[in-house]
Parts: sequence; C-alpha cells; structure tokens
Amino acid sequence: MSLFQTIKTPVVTYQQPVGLFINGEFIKGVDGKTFETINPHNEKPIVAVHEATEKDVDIAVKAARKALEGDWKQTTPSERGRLLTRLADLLERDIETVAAIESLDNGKGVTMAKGDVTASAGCIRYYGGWADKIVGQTIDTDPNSLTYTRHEPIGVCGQIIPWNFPLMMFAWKIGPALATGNTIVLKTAEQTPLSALYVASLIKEAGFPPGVVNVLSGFGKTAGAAIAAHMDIDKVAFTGSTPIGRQIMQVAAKSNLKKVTLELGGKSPNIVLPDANLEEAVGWVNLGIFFNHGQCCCAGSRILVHEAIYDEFIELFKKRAEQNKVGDPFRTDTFQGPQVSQLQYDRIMGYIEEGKRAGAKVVTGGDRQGSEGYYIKPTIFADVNDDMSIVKEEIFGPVCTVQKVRDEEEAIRVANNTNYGLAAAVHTTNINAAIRVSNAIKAGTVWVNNYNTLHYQMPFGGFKESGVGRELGSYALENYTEVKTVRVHISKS
Ligand code: TXE
Repeated sequence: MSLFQTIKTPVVTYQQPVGLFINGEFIKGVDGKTFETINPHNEKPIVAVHEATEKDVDIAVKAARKALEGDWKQTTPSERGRLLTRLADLLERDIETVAAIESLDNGKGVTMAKGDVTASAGCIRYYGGWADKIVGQTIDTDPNSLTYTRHEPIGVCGQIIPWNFPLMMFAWKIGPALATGNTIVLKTAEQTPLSALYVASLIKEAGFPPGVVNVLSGFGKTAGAAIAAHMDIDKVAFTGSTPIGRQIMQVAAKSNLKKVTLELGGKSPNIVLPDANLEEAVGWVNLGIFFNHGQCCCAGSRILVHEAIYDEFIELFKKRAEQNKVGDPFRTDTFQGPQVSQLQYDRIMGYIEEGKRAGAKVVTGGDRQGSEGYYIKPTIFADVNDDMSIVKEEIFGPVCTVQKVRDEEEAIRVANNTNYGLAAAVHTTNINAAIRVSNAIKAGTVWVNNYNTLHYQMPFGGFKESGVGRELGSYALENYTEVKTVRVHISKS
C-alpha cells in the first residue's frame, strides 16, 4: 500500500500521509499491517493507515534517542522556539485541510474543527514562546559555594492520546515537550489517526530535525502498551480512560519507573444557584455537556440545580437542547455531529437504556438520530438518584442528569460525591457564593458563570482519580524537565 492517499472531502481534496512517521520519513510498519479508519457520519472506511507494533515502537524510540543526543541537543532554545512558531504558522496556513480531516475522521462539526485548529496553533506558538525562557535558580548557601539548578529535558517522551480532540491533544502534548528540549514517540488513537499524520508532514516542512517527533498509528494493547513498558522511554504522558491510566502507571512502575502524567475521565458537576442569570446559565450548561457531542473529559454531565428554580430550569434547558443542530459535520451550522465510533455509540446507548430501566425520566432525547451514522439525540435525564450508573459513571456522550439540591451546602456535598475531580462550575450572581463554592469543590478547574472555556495559558488536570499532573500553561513545563542541582566548591586560592 502506498504511503500517501488522495482523499476527497466536501471541502478539499488533499494528500493524506498514511505511513508511520519515524525519523522524519513516512514508512511502512515492520510487520506490514494496516487498519482502516471509519467515517462516523456514514460508517464507511475513509482510508487504511499503516499500523505500528512493538517493533516499530522500538525503531521510533531509537530514532528519538539519536535525535535527543544529536541534532536536537545542539539546537538552541531560541531555535526550538522558532521551529514551534513556524509549525503553528503552517497549521494556520492549512486550516481548511486540517479542519476537514478532523471532521471526516472524528465527526466534529467543521466550524468547531476550525476552532480546534486555531487553538492548537495557539498552543504550539505559546510553547514556542517558552522555549528560551526555561531558567533555573542560583542558590546562595554559603560564601564558599556556587549552587545553581538546570532544568534539563527528561529525554525520550512517550505520548498516548485519545480520539475526542485528535489535533488538540497532539498540540497539548508536543508543545511543552519540545519547548523544553525532549524528543517524542507519540501514538494517536486508533479511531482518529489522520490529522496527526498530516501535521507530521508539517513538522517535517517546518524543519525539525529527523527523529525529534515520531508519530505512530496503532492500537492500545500493542503499540500503546509497548510505549508504557519501554525501557528506553523516560516519561509517558497519557490522556484517556481511568482504567487504562491506572494500567499505564503500573506498567511504568514495573519497567523503568518512567515519569508518568495522566489526564483521565470525569463526572463534572455544574451547579446552578437560584440567583443565577438563568438564561445565560442554561446556555453554558448546554455547552458544558453537549459541546463536542459530550466527548469531553471535563463535560458538565451532572447538573445540580437549586430547588427554587428547578422546574423553570428544566423547561428552558429542554428547549435549548432541542435547538442544537445535530447532523452532517460538513454543514457549517452543525453543533453536534456523530459519536466517534460504533463502540462509543453502543456504550452511550447502553447507559441511556440503563437510565430508563432504573426509572430516570427522559426530559428530551434518549434515542438515536436518523438511520445512518453514530448520531444520538441530546439527552437530558431528570428524577435521578445518586445510585444510578448514569449519575456515577462517565458516559462520554450527549447525555446528562439534572438533580435537585436544597441549598449551597447540599450542592457542594453532591458535587464532591465522586471519585473524579477534573472540573466543575457554579452559576450565580453572588460573588461570595461563587468563591465559597469554588474553594469547596475538589476539582482541577472551576468555572464561574461559564463552562468548557479552556485556554492553553491555563493549567488543566485532575484532582482524585481524574489524573496526575497538569497540562497547559507554565505548569506543563514541569512535566517535561528534570531539575539538576550543581554545587561548586570555590577554592580559597
Ligand atoms: O479509551 P482508552 P477508549 C474515556 C471515556 C470513554 C472511555 C473509553 O469515558 O468512553 O474512556 O474510551 C490507548 N496501553 N475517555 O476506549 O482505551 C488507546 O489506543 C497503552 C476519556 O477510547 O483509554 C488510545 O490511544 N495505551 C478521555 C488511548 O489509550 C492504551 C478520552 C485512549 O484509549 C492501552 C478518551 C494500553 N493498554 C476516552 N489501551 C479523556 N480523558 O479525555 C488503550 N490505549
């Protein structure tokens, strides 16, 4: 099979790389395996890509190690910054193509996909700005010593990303790692390999030395597991489900104790207090759960509403959710496209059926939409209780529950009644209530009177079982550097 394929989308026709990107070239896998990626809009294959196995991971790690000790080590921090900035420019140049690839492979609306491209370019440019501002300290311990710290790259970084934001997860991962001088072996999700492969061609065009970034398409059990267990990978960064995050930590501990950062699942509470601007709150709650078809780790899936406004809220929210445009990702006014895969569609429909069986009330939705593609109607459940699986477990689809709470105290208690702690929100016009609730919630991000407004300058990550470490902002740089202390004895003569 050729290493490039012509792909026609409703917006552009372009050349899609389909090989493994190792040492600056697209190549076939050692075993010659390939797998198909499916268009979730029509359930048909888009194209086959080459599949990485353990042997290919090994070859990519060797290339990354060689680059780390060679050309990349000799690249100045300013030059690293320039390369990242150039990559961001190239992404913006090709925004139409990259957004079309995201819509085709993932199913997200093309307008949302363009937002992802802009945010990804912004993230990469932001870390380009950091590259020559990584500094240590000088520490005055006594007159006879010079003590200073160096923030050195960790080394070869394994990065494993999911399918919900294929391009953005790629940008979040490579930005801080490259700014701090590491090299990378990244595995994309098997459902969405295409955008990262296209960006790999831009990495080459930007002029990064071969081996600095290696991009592999492949499966978790094979290529992903090989990254986690590899003895010559110094750090692994993972975004995905909590059970696999747990496994990766165990495998890392059993192999070479590589450093681990994890960004995992959530069941985030979204609290609406009685003094909130209700119309605005409903808009944010709608975006909080239905943005990206509910496939956000920080989705506001548990909506907690004060009893004084509960009935009015339900009525407005139902009306709002029913206005969301669900359909073809290539229509520019589409808000919600299909779920990413048959497997995810089945998981979500399974939760919906379980919710119905357990006696929860379907306010709206609760069914598939149309007869082709993995489309699910925006679904709101009311009359739920704490024991229902739809209230406790991450559904990762356009499904939420609305619970009635008596007061602020109960809202906080219910909000924190979860093993997750990724995000939360409170809607209120009372500044004191906003700060009280924000301080009391155990979550990595708390939004006040908004939701899902992530920004690459703001750290993001989880309390409790939602993760380890923080991505984005200056905080992410710490995940990718080792601190070395140098103490020099100053001789008297
Ligand atoms: O996740 P997996 P799946 C949650 C969400 C979703 C559920 C399942 O609830 O419904 O996870 O999704 C790779 N060693 N999130 O099955 O399996 C895999 O190839 C190493 C939340 O897609 O965790 C892919 O690249 N890697 C989430 C990545 O891990 C392995 C985003 C994620 O896949 C592996 C996605 C292994 N043993 C799903 N097994 C978020 N936090 O945003 C799989 N992988």
